[in-house]
Amino acid sequence: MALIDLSKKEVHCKIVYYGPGRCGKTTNLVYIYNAMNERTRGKMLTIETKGDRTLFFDLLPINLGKVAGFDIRIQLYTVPGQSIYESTRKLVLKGVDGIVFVADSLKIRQRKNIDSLLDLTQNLREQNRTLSEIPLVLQYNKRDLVSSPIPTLGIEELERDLNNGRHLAFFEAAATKGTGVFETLKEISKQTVRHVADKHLFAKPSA
Ligand SMILES: Nc1nc2c(ncn2[C@@H]2O[C@H](COP(=O)(O)OP(=O)(O)O)[C@@H](O)[C@H]2O)c(=O)[nH]1
Ligand SMILES: [Mg+2]
Repeated sequence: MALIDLSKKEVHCKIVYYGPGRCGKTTNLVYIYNAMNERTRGKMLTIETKGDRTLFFDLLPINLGKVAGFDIRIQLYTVPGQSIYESTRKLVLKGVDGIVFVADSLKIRQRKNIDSLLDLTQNLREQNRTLSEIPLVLQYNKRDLVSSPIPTLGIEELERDLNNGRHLAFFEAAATKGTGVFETLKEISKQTVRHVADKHLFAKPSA
């Protein structure tokens, strides 16, 4: 859950980039890290092994400035997608305030996208939480491959299988080039900060 430090007037929110292995979660964070100046970003922690696969998680703290007199600090996390890292995903999800679900546009990955969304739902349920109560945005990544010979999914297929009529905000992205990366981050940050503020800062005492 978001940590509110009243003495320092700071709010810390946790945003997790979730999705199947190799969909582009680490690429999002690396792009954000490289594009931000040193005053607004913290140290990026990333532990990678075996080429570019995330073994544990990536962590990138960023500072979003002030809202209602409070300094807004956001920690971006990724999860390892491979099925054997189930327990790490559960750990990273603890206390999450907002989620970006990154989907892979490659046709052969659609099953993995759907399974990962189910896995997210299940892992939250074990923490007595549901997706509908947490700010969530979708990112359809690797759209640059649509114009390549590799079979890719259309937006309507991704929408049908992942958004599923929920009308969640979605962004088309090509994270390697940075397309859609900040649009996604901006939307999830806005929704998360608003949600945390409504819940913790401006909450009316219950009668
Ligand atoms: N063509 C293309 N490749 C991408 C894109 N985003 C990520 N990749 C590549 O997909 C692979 C996996 O990316 P990574 O960020 O490590 O995935 P993660 O497992 O979700 O953290 C890497 O080789 C990336 O360069 C994209 O938008 N387009
Ligand atoms: Mg990764």
